[in-house]
Amino acid sequence: PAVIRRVDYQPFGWLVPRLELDFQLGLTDTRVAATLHVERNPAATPTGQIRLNGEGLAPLEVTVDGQPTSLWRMAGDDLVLDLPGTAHTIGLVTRIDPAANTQLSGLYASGGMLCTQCEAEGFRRITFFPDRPDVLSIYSVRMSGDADAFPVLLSNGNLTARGDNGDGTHWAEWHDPWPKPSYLFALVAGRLVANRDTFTTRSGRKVDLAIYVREAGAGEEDDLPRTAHAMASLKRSMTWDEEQFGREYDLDTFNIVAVSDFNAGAMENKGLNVFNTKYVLADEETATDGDFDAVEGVIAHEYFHNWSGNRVTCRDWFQLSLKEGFTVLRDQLFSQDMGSAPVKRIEDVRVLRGAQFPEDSGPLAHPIRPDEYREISNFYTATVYNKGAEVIRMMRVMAGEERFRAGCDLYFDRHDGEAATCEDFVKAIEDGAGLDLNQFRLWYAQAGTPRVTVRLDHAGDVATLHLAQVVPPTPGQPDKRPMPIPLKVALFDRASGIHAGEQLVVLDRAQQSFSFPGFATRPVLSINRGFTAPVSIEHAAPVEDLVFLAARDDDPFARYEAMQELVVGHLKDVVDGKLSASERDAGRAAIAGALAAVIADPALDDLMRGELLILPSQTYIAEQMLIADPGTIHHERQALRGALARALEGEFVALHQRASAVPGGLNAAARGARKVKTQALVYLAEGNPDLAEQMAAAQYDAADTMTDRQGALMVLAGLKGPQRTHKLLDFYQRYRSNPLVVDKWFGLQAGSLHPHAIEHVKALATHPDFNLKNPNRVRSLYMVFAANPAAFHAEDGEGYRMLADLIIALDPVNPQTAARFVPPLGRWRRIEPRRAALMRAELERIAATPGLSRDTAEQVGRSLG
Ligand code: B3K
Ligand code: ZN
Repeated sequence: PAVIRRVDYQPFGWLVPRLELDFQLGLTDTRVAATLHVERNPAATPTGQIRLNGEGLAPLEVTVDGQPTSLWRMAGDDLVLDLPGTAHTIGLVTRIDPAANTQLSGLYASGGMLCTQCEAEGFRRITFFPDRPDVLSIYSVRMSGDADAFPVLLSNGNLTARGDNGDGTHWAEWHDPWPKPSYLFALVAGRLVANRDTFTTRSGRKVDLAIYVREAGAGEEDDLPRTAHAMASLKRSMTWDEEQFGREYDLDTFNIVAVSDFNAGAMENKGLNVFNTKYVLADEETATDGDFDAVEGVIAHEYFHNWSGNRVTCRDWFQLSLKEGFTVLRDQLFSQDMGSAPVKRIEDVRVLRGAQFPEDSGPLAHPIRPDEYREISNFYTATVYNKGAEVIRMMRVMAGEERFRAGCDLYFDRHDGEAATCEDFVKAIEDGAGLDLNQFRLWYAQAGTPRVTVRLDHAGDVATLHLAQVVPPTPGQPDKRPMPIPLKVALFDRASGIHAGEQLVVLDRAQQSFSFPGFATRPVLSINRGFTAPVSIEHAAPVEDLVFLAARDDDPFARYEAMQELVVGHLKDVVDGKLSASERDAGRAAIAGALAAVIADPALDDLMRGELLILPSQTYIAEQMLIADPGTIHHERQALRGALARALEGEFVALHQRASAVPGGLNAAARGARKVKTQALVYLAEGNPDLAEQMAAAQYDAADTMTDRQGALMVLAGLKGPQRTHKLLDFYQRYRSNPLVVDKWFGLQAGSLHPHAIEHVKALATHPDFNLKNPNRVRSLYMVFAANPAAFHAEDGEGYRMLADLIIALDPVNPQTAARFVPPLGRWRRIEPRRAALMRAELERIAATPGLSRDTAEQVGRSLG
């Protein structure tokens, strides 16, 4: 399969200013008539042909200017048509079978309804079209279908007409006045019910809002009441974007539809967002506090795309981070404003380190603006999304909030209605914010997480900060240039415990030193405060400095960071066999002391306390080592947890009791209490399993929220006592008719610390509720399993075999989702040699499977490469 390269970009030869679509809907047979109004693109080389992309389509009728024509041919999946003049009307008819579409790309059926997913290249599975984001058209859509099966008929824009055909079928017409690329097209038809509301924009436009869910069938739950949080989140997003970015909504209607079979989280189709039910439905009985936050964040993200993505879209898919990185930053800033800003920042950094850093240091590393791909679906990555957001966040740090805003305003003004590039964005920030980003552009081009080595010298009354950066080699990029790295730093006076103000230093050379006078004694360094740069800091800070910062840094992120460093440094030494038994015990005692201070600190709210209690993840610890032994890391991490729990048993029990007495609700205090409650159980489970079992069972029984119930069950799932079986059974029976909660039930077992977790996963794969065709269900079992170190990295390679078997079985059904399971196996080069060989062998077995999809073949090829 062909490699697509960024440098090969050419404007398309034709413009398609208008497109009319006519759908005759049926679950197994939908007829699509498309009318393309095309004219020569003055910006492109003149051509007498047009190439229309298709995938798995056969043209049933082809006309030009109303006349049947034979001047067309198939070129692979594409249709190539001769066009002699400068402007024509092309008519095309295709037929598709939505029920047979298990890839969930294009038009497909889900639970009796019809819906679409076109990004990135699904539109070509519906009709022949120049399926690329720089071809923008005004869409008019007509659809007709059975009035009983499809009482609700939706598409982008505004409803312009509807009627009854008198034969049991009916029709609707939708018109979207805003030109858009084909990837933003959407159609939904089905038996849906809506939660309706309105929003008035600041210029006075009244917008009708609706969140649609499938009407409940017999034995199904009514999801409508579970959309209230999503609706409230949507209205908050609309207000926030007006206030913080000056962006107003631009249609009279905004519709959201929740679908349970969905490859991604959600999709920002113009005026008709389609969502995975997971990111719409939430109530306290069935969704955790984390789920509530995820719904709010994803609702905001898709809504914000209306400007960053839809009004200004991408010229080509190499520019994906233009809309995704920017929109992730926007949703992160929104969530920071809606809840606890420091806690949100910590969560976002945890995601970056857990998902993006490993990507950047592995075989799939790519710049946030990639240079080449075979299958674009493989580039919806943590790098493009999360590192992309960090790169724009750095510009914001360097410019300051106001000037950054001026740059964003200029970007939206300058490129409204256009398909833009990452370069356009950087230039607008440069011009609007008055910032020189010449060297900064390297962040778009170079992959790999920079390593910044830090040394603090002290002589006389001057402290000198010596910084050095290395951007590691990545596939296809052996040599790197130094990049500008903005680091917020503070130097604490040891005695008074305060600092004289935070400063921003920008490291833009391979090595650089910065002097800070006025320190009679050696200060304590706090660096990369707020995580201003997505880099890894290598600083051999003395343990007493980390303890100092963990207890009193006024930057909450830095405080969290010191706590993590304390633990990571210790575990690294333990795993490397560097510590004697007494040194190890001294290390544990230092950590226990810091934890005790965190538990007792009255100045901390519980949400933040909960963050400070979280041990660094297995992935993050493994990332710090060139070659990791997952078994040893897991063992030592658990052993440390057990030692801490034994040292602080009284504290954890008291914390649990104190938090259990906090009244419920969705406020920060109640949420914080729930967070530390389960944290306490997680520790106790390792130190005193019998006590933890009893406390977790009691928390489960007393739970009036899913947060408490799931937290308790998570702990029980890892224990061997009888309560495990009782509560897992109870949970299933209680929630078996709620698919999203059944997903949790699968996930809790797949991710558990139980020594037989691998057997449990095997058994669950044959459970009647397991379903290869539903991506949420597949992920709830196998993605969680692949992230469960003890189970997935079983010494005999059984975990690797199971994941490879899944990929091979899933690939013909849903290649996009199948390819997402490759990266965990692709980490083999960073794993100790015995396991590495087993992982590699599984990748080779997948590679040798006949008929592998482009999606999976690309990921496996790069992983072996
Ligand atoms: N833009 C969509 C991504 C769709 C992915 C398709 N493979 C969701 C989002 O980022 O908002
Ligand atoms: Zn997005």
